[in-house]
Amino acid sequence: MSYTDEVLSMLAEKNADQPEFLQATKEVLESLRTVIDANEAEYRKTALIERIVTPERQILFRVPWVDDKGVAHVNNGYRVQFNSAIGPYKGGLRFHPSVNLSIIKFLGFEQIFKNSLTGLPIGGGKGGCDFDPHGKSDAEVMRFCQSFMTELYKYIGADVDVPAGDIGVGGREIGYLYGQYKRITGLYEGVLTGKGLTYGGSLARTQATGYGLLYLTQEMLKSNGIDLAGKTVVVSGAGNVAIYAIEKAQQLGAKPVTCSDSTGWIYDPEGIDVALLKEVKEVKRARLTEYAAQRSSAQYHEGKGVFSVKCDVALPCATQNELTLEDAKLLVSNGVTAVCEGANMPTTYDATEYLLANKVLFVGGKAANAGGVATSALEMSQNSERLSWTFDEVDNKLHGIMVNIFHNLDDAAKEYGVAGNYVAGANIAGFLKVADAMKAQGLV
Ligand code: NDP
Ligand code: 2IT
Repeated sequence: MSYTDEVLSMLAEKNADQPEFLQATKEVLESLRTVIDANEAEYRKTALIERIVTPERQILFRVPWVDDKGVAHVNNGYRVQFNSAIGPYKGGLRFHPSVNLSIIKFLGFEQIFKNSLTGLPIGGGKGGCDFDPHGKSDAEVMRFCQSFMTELYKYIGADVDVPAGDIGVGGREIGYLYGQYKRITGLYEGVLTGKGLTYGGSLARTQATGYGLLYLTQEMLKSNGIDLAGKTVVVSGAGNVAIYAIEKAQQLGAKPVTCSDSTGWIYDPEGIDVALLKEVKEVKRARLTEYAAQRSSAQYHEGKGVFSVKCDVALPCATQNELTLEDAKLLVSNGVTAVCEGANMPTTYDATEYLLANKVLFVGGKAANAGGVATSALEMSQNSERLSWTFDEVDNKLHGIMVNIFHNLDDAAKEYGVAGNYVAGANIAGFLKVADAMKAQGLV
């Protein structure tokens, strides 16, 4: 049996109850086969592949909190410190009722390669909780965040592990988490990113994931002789990533016509009104029905459906496994040119294979959404030097990083005989740097 197959079967046996983690590891290891085969003796000798699929540390903890009526609740908290070969653990915190160890491990595993692709010194980690912020008061969210940090603070630090936001964790939650960390430790340090601008946050971090997605998409299309301007774009999600993807798509001359939330979706043939979308989602924290109520050109539909809209470019920006094989078939039959993932693993395994087989230009989340964490690393740099850079300085750096990521993965795909397969190119380019650092640091 090949080394790759041995590790895949070990993973399947040990993690039978973790489908998302198995999906993420399979996707990466399948695309690394040629690299692993070429280095088999060396990698086997140091158990390199077993080590890279095994978290360095997993922290599971109880999060008790009291709601506004005085009723006590308990949630499950997680922090998976996956790999610190190239820098301190770095990755977001997700608050969503679906959170479990499989989801946090898949996200932490992907973060290793994503963070490597940014070219910045950050290792991979992820955390979160099965807490649902929807419908909670500010005071409840604050008490929850304080309880979460009262346990998590023991394991993180500016040079140890630097969490940030993800689904359900935005500026409000980062503020409460930071306040509690500072109160307990007495340290004013860059232990979290995505902070507010008055207490160490970076300009452009809020926009970074969505903007970065569009910078990479534009560069990828350009290298295939296609202009993003004038293209119709479908976007899923209506959160941090989706909003700023829509904003930047418009700034670059494209026309985003959809967005979605956990209950329904909008088709707005005139193009999404970003100011209204921000008002509904960032300020009021309301449903998309509110958007439709205020915009006559918008059609609201219950359930899922953005990928049934005819488009040139599809940007899934909500959550894992939202773009299914059925969606991929609809996209292809409607003539889609490119799919770039703003979310983490939004495309199912079979849908990815279908898109690749049908010659759709496809860039996975590890590369396409790396702008968020890259800008988090820029926030860490600013915190270290006790300085703040201007919006344009950060945005220009982000643009350069995304352009570089595309060319690195494109070059890696060509070098390893899979030209045009950007999924494999990204996995290979991300892996090689981490593998080299792990090799240099011995069996740890
Ligand atoms: P948000 O919480 O800001 O937004 C998530 C959006 O997706 C919301 O509009 C939410 O609906 C919608 N949604 C629909 N279905 C689901 C579901 N089943 N589970 C969760 N959300 C759902 O999160 P982000 O925009 O930050 O994250 C979106 C994706 O991007 C995630 O995959 C995340 O891991 C990834 N990502 C985020 C980065 C960041 O910097 N924030 C960086 C890189 C990747 P509703 O409004 O009803 O809650
Ligand atoms: O998935 C991701 O890359 C994020 N949620 C952002 C992580 C970060 O540390 O900024």
